[in-house]
Amino acid sequence: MNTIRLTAAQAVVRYLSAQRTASAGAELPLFAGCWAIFGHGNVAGLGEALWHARETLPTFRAHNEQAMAHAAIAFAKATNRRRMMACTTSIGPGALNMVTAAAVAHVNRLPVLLLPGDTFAGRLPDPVLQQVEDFGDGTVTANDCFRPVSRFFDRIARPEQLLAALPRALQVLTDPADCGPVTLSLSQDVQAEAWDFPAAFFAPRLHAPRRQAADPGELARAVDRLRRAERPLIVAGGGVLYAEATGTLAAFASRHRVPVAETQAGKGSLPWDHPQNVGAIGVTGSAAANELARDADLVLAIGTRLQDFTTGSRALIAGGPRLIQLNVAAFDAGKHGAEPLVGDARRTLEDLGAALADHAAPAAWQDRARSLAAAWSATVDRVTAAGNADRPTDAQVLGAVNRKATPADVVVCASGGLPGELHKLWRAAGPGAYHLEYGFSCMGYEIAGGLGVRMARPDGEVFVLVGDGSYLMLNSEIATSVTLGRKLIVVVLDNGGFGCINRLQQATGGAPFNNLFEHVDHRVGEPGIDFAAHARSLGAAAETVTGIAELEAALDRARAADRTAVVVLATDPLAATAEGGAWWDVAVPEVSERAAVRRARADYQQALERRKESP
Ligand SMILES: Cc1ncc(C[n+]2csc(CCOP(=O)(O)OP(=O)(O)O)c2C)c(N)n1
Ligand SMILES: [Mg+2]
Repeated sequence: MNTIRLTAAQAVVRYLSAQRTASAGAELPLFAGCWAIFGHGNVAGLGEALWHARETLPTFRAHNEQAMAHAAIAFAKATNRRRMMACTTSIGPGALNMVTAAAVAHVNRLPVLLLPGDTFAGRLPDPVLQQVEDFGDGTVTANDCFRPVSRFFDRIARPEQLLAALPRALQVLTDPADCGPVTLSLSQDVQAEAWDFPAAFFAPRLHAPRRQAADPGELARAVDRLRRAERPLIVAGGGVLYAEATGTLAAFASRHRVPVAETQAGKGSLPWDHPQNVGAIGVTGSAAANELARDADLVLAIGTRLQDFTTGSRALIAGGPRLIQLNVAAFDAGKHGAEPLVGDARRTLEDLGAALADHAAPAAWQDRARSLAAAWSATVDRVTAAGNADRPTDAQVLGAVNRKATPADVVVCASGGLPGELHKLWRAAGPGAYHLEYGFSCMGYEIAGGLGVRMARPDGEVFVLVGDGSYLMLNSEIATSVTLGRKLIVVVLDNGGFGCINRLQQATGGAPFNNLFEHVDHRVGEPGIDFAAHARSLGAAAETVTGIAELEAALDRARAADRTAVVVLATDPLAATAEGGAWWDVAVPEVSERAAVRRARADYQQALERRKESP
């Protein structure tokens, strides 16, 4: 057999370099690169291997392991999971910094290959620096923390294990249903150990998306239900984008006269002004979509996990016989007692369409959807209009950014009050223009995620909208964006702290406490943070502005800037768009000495009762 002698680390790198993907007609490397922060446990092994592979698998240096994995995850999302990145860390703290990001990828069903360094498989020098030492189990290391947040986890304790582990990793990373983070925990001595690998193991391999057709019985039942439905509604989730089914969805919805509502991950499936688009659904939904959801006699949910923000905690979309779930993952398709329809979104929509032929839902239902959508559009115009307040609302800020955005631009966000406002109000030009991480809603995703989006989409601007709280939690990749010449436009909405949690606290009867700076006990003074000076210190162009008119002018300067530009403005911490929306289940204390909590509890109990009667 033709073999090649490589260390385990060299074999990993060579194997990853050989994986290919077809994207937009071109064949490209499946792995666009490897993010790395070196330390002991990866610098000598994987670090050496990556250095040799700089041309085929570029290495990017970041400042924080969680952030670099966020960038990798965002990159995969922005390519509709057709391309991905790897991330390597040292052992111990470096590795564990990446666990939260693993969960982000796990929840959002996004591929990322995590390669944390691990302690010595041979254990001769134990305990090594940064080894946690389990008292009762010699096989446990810090990296076991990745198990519950990995779709596939393996610890590489002998080089030849890679012959099984790497193909399995690729199967998971490229499988539309299983897709998620893969962790290969690389014992540091093994990274440096050589073995005679079969040369054929490293042959180039092209990964094409699998388009699974639905089971004929499930398809026939769905067709029958759709034919009988008088008030059908489609809920488009992220799976529509990942399956590249947006064009098919547009044609299907128009031909069969089905209105389309969008989840956070599915927003942009149809352009905002497509005649069938009724906007966002759920807790942060448009009044149009939510009214239609309440009245629909059939909901066809496509490529969505149907989390509580989408179902209105099951009070808006309760499930049961009214619900068909088209999903490539059986795990999702059977949720909420739905009629499952397991299959690729594009292929199955095509098959549904062929079977439905000229069938269309009653015109009156479509007319109603269109007039509700038009009314909602007028609401959006009103709440996002400029205004001249010194502390504008989030809605006014996003309105200004939206008006300045071209169809080639992307908006990126994840946490705080902004995702709800964006979901309700942002007018997405089409697929890919709206990038929200709202599966884990992880503070600290925005800037690093924006960088990943930028690496996937070299054209157009990437607008990162971020709250002051999330900015302070994880901003270090501003410096990376400058170093790599990957420009972002970051808008920091400084409302003096954790605005949305402060509002939630009071909505559940709580006293304003420990969220906004003004409500923090034991503080000596206001923090007086100069975000623009901070961003400048990281290499960005930055300025602070007051109000929407100044913001608009600053956005023009930011677009003209040749590097990452940060615009900071003070915003109103109390205002949130009241229009639209639906109830969200947040448990309120059953007993309390506070009258406001007791009142909130009474309201909560009524809402729980109403949920029992929901359709
Ligand atoms: C890592 C992480 N920690 C905590 C939370 C809970 N959380 C959600 S939003 C939020 C406050 C965010 O503050 P900011 O970014 O300023 O946005 P604002 O709420 O003011 O709009 C917190 C603490 C979270 N989503 N992620
Ligand atoms: Mg804030």
